[in-house]
Amino acid sequence: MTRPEAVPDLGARLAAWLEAGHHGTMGWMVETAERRASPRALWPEVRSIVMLGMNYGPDEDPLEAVRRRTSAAVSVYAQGRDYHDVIKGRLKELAGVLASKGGADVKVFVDTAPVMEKPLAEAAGLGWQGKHTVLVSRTLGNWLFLGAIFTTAELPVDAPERDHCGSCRRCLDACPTNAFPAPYVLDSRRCISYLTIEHAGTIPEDLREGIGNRVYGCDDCLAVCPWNKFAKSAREQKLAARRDLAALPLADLARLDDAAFRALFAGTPIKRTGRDRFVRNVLIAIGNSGEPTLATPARERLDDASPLVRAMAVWALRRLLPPADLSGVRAERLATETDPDVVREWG
Ligand code: B12
Ligand code: SF4
Ligand code: SF4
Repeated sequence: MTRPEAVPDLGARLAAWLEAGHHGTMGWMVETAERRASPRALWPEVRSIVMLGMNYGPDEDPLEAVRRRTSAAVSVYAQGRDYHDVIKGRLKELAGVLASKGGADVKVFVDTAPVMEKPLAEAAGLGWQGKHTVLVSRTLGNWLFLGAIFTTAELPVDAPERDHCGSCRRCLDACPTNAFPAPYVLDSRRCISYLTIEHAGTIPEDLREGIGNRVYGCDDCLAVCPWNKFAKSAREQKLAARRDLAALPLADLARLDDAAFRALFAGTPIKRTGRDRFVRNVLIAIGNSGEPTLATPARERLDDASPLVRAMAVWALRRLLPPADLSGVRAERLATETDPDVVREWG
């Protein structure tokens, strides 16, 4: 538990991050900055904040999935039921108890509200923001979702947690796309989680190779944290992973149409990106697979209605086809292709 004013430099830290452009195309971070910087700006009556963490520890090392190059690596948090729904349910139960006992007003927030959950959780003693910027707990490692209950009640506060990273820098060195300009600072524009989930357009070419087979989010910096030795496999049944999402063949994913995409990912966070963006990611993974037979599903996507998908199909083929085969396909396609981005990908 903590107070709304417990982190006085919250606004300055957020402003510096936004000023540097580290939010990329997440314009909503700028639009909501004033409220995000101060819990009181979000709700003037708030007097105490209860921060909660929910364990989602995996039972398999997520780095194993990254090594299977012909199937997709989906980040741990996205393999289960959408955590927003699960946590919100739990927070509402707890907030109900709080409200009925003390008669105070309560509001619950998870992820999408303009609340800086990590620094507030640190102030409430739940853990500390590691050098990868995610909250690490001494008892659960870094596999935990955060949520907040704001209340008008004056509750007792906990002591803030202190930094236990020491000289370790494993997370910084593990990042495949060098997304940390400095310890404790993440540049979203280079982060695979941002690129594969939040970013709508074409992914810059110099970052595509580093994405490997990660089609939705990334766990590399989390997976290497030594504090995970205290992590437990998630107990919350509803978050239990859907086993079938752990190693989906890239060839099948490239063939998903809109309806099949929605049916496969119903109830999971993956549905958020929409089919085109997801297939864009799958084609990047195909381009990184080194598997010549995957040129077939990539080639089928040259006729896709989405230029974003066609563009990445071109990139995948440039990586997989021998030069002689590629120049034949290129000549044939350039005769009819009109989208400037797709034409640019042909080079
Ligand atoms: C925007 C966002 C993203 C963005 C930006 C990530 C980021 N680091 O901010 C992107 C899309 C990249 C992202 C990715 C992921 N996210 Co996210 N994301 C958020 C969101 C919505 C807002 C975070 C925010 O306010 N960022 C703004 C910047 C300013 O914050 P910051 O990086 O923490 O910056 C601090 C440091 O730079 C620090 N600082 C700066 N200089 C210095 C110097 C020193 C010395 C020190 C000590 C500190 C320091 O000050 C800043 C403010 O505290 C939160 C939910 C929420 N409402 O809080 C979830 C959240 C942070 N994400 C979460 C998760 C799980 C992920 C992923 C693991 C998902 C995945 N597997 O792909 C990755 C992890 C990537 C990573 N290493 O951070 C969880 C993290 C849970 C936890 N244990 O902390 C959250 C809390 C959602 C939730 N409710 O559970 N995410
Ligand atoms: S989530 Fe992946 S890409 Fe993003 S900072 Fe961590 S290791 Fe780097
Ligand atoms: S890997 Fe090391 S530096 Fe990174 S958060 Fe964990 S303890 Fe801190």
